[in-house]
Formats: sequence, structure tokens, C-alpha cells
Amino acid sequence: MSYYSILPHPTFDGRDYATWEDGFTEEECNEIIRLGESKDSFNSSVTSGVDTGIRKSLNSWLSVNKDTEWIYQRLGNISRCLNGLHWRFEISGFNEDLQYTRYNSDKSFYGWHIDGGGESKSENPPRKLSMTLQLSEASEYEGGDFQIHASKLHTLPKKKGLVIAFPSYCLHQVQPVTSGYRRSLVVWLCGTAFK
Ligand SMILES: O=C(O)CCC(=O)C(=O)O
Ligand SMILES: [Fe+2]
Repeated sequence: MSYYSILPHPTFDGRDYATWEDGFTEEECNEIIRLGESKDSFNSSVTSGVDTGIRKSLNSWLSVNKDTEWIYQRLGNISRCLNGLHWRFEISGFNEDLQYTRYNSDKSFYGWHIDGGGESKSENPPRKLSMTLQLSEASEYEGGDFQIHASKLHTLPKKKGLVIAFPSYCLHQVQPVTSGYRRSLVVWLCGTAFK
């Protein structure tokens, strides 16, 4: 039998971001919302603590257990495929719990920031690939656009079940939500530090 490659593609393109449509069904998104809302929620913080000039939202944390392991597995598979196609970063797993986030209509937002790659970051192993799963449909909220500023400014589609992946060193933001609720599940894949 001759060799048959199952690698996604012989090369990678290092693009600004990649998406995976319908990564989760509507029912699965609703189950993630149920799990996220059932945990204690906190005012979201940044490295320096809670700072509503930079970030305003509520979040809870989903640790790995028998109810959540399917989410870790699915996100792990999606990240492996997208990373193989687009970046080929050395990533080994999740270093933090999954972050369930809710942006209320009180202009909740998260201004321009990066998730990893900053000089002062000391997480070990560091965040290398960020992913956000959209848990709300476009019709459920106004404002709240997710944007990435890399080789150019990208405004991502609002679609329930859509997974967006991007290198953690890329600038990104969530614009203020002016009506309804925007919900997301944010995860970080880590690995050996970039060289
Ligand atoms: O809510 C989102 O989709 C992304 C939030 C974000 O960038 C973060 O929590 O680091
Ligand atoms: Fe972020």
C-alpha cells in the first residue's frame, strides 16, 4: 500500500484568525450556557484586577469534570485541526479552566488586548492559541462585535456555534453591547514558549 497522508495540508499559512462553523449545535451551546450560568460569576478581571475602563463583563469558570469533558474534547479537536492548517504552533493542552463570559446590555465590553505573548506574562506554559465560541445568535444582541487587529482589521461574524481561533499575541476586542446579551466561551491552548 502506498503512503496516504492525512495531514490537513502540506503547508500552513499563518493567517490572522480561522473559524470553525457549527462547532457546537444550538442545543450544545444552550447546555454550555446552562453550565456557565450555574456557577458563581465574577466581575471579569484583567492582569491588574477588575478595571471597568478596560473590561466589563461577568464570567465563571468551567473546570474539567464528567459534565464538561465533552467540551474540552471538542475544543481540543477543533484546535488541533485549525492549528495544523494555519499555524503549527507547538501546543500541548489547556492550562486554564474554560471561561464562560456574559456581556450585558450595560455596555459590557472588552477593549483591545492580547491574551499572551506580553513580556511581563509569567504563565508557564504560556497561552499560544486563543479560541472563542460564540454562544449567542446575532439577533440576540446589538453591538458586541468581536474584532481582531492583525494584518488588517477583521470584524467576525456573529453566529451561535461558531468557533474563532487566533494566535494569543494578536490584538482583539469585544465592542460594547448596547442591547441584549452576548455570551461566549473563551479558551486558551498552551505550549512551550515561542522562540
Ligand atoms: O468574549 C469573547 O468572545 C472574547 C473575550 C476575550 O478576548 C477574552 O476573554 O480574553
Ligand atoms: Fe482575549
